[in-house]
Amino acid sequence: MRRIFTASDRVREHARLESSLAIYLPLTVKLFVYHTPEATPTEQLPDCAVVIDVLRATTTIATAFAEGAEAVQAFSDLDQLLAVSEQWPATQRLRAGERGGKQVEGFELGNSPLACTRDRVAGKRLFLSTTNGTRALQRVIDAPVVLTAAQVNRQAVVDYLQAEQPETVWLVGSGWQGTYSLEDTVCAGAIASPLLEQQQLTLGNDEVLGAIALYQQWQTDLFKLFCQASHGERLLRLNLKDDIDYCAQTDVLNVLPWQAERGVLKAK
Ligand code: 3SL
Repeated sequence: MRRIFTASDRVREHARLESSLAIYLPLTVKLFVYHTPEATPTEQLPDCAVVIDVLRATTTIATAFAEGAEAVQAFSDLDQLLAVSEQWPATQRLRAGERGGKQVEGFELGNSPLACTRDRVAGKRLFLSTTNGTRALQRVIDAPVVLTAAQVNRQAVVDYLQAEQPETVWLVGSGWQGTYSLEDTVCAGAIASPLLEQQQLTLGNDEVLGAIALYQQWQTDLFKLFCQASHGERLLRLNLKDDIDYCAQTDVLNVLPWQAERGVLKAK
């Protein structure tokens, strides 16, 4: 049987090697960036998967937790969402659904982070389905640790990776229906960049350097980048400029959404 090495096992092993060989070996995270769920390998899993959908699912998830939501339960299929949410007390649930950028008819919420106000979401479970973000979550649902990241809670994710040092980490962008999304990759770069600077990173694939370069180029004007991105343009056509503006903020929410049970995210 394959032995699972925890972070503390690795720290102990590191200390043992350091004293026996009298050398300094920095602990590093082996990091991979996958631009879309479709590009994400299916035959193996990392120690930690971080799902990114900056416009807008993972920004909405971080905001819901910052405003006191009890949990976010994610579904790729709307019928399944309706069936499962039906079992939950009506006063403690909110159905949040988006397709093509628009709110699903009959649902209380769409996928706007700005709609996740405290008075609406505190104490409630959000049953959420979106075009791409919840599909990306589905892709890595069996990883031992699953987190969600957006620009708004980027630092909380970096802090977790630096403290826990998972051996392999995948940053999984949600993209748009199988194609690459600039905003997810720039956020992957924003997470990878401090790890590289502090020599805590081993490159798993070339996409990591591409993501870091994109972030370094655009970090001071993410709003402009998001407005030029194809999904940003789609949201602008739907008059959702304020949503883009909100999603372009960096490190404003200190929340770490993680998968507490299969398909159910809670705040750590
Ligand atoms: O694709 C998704 O998961 C959504 O985040 C898209 S939207 O921003 O709600 O249109």
